[in-house]
Amino acid sequence: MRTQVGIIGAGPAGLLLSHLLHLRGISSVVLEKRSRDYVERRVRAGVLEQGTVDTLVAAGVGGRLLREGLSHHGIELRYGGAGHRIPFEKLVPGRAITVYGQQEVVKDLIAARLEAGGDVRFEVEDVAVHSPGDRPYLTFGGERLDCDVIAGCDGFHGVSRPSVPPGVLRTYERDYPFAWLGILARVAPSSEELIYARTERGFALHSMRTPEISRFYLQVPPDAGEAEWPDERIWAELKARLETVPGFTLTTGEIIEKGVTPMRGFVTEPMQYGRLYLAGDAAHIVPPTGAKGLNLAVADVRVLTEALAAFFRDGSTELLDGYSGACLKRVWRAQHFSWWMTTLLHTFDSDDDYGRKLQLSYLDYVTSSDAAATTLAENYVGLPLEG
Ligand code: FAS
Ligand code: PHB
Repeated sequence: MRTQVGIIGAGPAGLLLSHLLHLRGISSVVLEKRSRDYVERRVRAGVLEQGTVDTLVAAGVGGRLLREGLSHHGIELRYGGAGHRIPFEKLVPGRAITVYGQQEVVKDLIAARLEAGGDVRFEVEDVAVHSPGDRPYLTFGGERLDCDVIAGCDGFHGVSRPSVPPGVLRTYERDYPFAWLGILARVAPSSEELIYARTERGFALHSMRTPEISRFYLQVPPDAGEAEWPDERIWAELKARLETVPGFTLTTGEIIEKGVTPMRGFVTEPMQYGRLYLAGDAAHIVPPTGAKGLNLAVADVRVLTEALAAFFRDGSTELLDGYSGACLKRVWRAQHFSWWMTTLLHTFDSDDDYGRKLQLSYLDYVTSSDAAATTLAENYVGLPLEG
């Protein structure tokens, strides 16, 4: 078999890349190890930047997103017994976020690819990358796929990054001393907008998916297991961390999914080797506090699509050669913003009183100065995309 672009992974990065390449008349094959049902049901990100929404709509896969997505024009920072709204409409006029689950984006992209006759293969076994440096090909389940280019969109635990010879890639990593317990509950949100809560007990986030489904996160120890968090304990802790302002009551309900996500920052440089290009979580991971992971994947794919279109149109490799450089500036901006939001809102060593005072001082500054709040707002809704 042969295709122009062999794509490993049917997450947001791999599926969007396949769709955008199709719109440019470029063939691809997507190889996914999990089942379609698993990929479509996996609960992950929930906040789309303005640029991500614009990209999906322009690519013709944003119809349901525009109908069902929840447009938000602010978030609340809750700490010290008070809530402080960060008003996007005032600080970054015309820019907003859209709450729309990553699994919905994935469903929309899979539907679009299959409707267009795209070659997306699920439950593929033993994908392996071969000779990415010159004549690349993929093997899987006893088959071989010759490609002009391979796109590694297989996430943090994929096979593409490890297929690069040792010593070529440099990685940068920061692990945080806590994790997030993510909770999906069949209960109407108790707040119109997202609430980021800093408390002495730890961080909590009140998000949502639809008017009937709420999404929550709790800061938990790094080795926490779901078994330690029965529903009763989850609701008690969410109430303890969110019911800290007068008049706010958290509505409880049926918990339909829970899972622990480690908190880490990770970047690999460069994001390419020979004819192998890494995009999304295969190249970088951010702590989800800034809601950047999915949005960074989209930004990478936009750059890679333009580079591949130029390459297949006239053989030009200039944009492909500059792929990593074009992505990494935004990647590091998102790394810093995610680190900043994480260190601002989570509790660290209980005996670091000086650090806690710095945190509270910074929160007071961000919630009282438009200049400081604008730095949060413009990064949160997403800085303008290149191109
Ligand atoms: P993905 O990991 O989504 O997709 C990679 C795909 O490759 C997967 O489908 C995987 O099955 C497949 N794959 C892996 N190895 C393979 C192999 N050897 N062969 C074939 N296929 C292979 N981001 C946020 O912004 N907010 C959040 O709240 C948030 N929560 C998260 C919770 C969890 C548990 C995780 C893991 C991530 C979370 N993220 C969050 C980040 C997440 O949304 C990613 O940024 C996003 O999924 C990136 O998309 P992809 O790069 O496509 O990677
Ligand atoms: C989510 O709704 O999943 C979500 C929202 C904001 C974040 C992280 C996750 O910062």
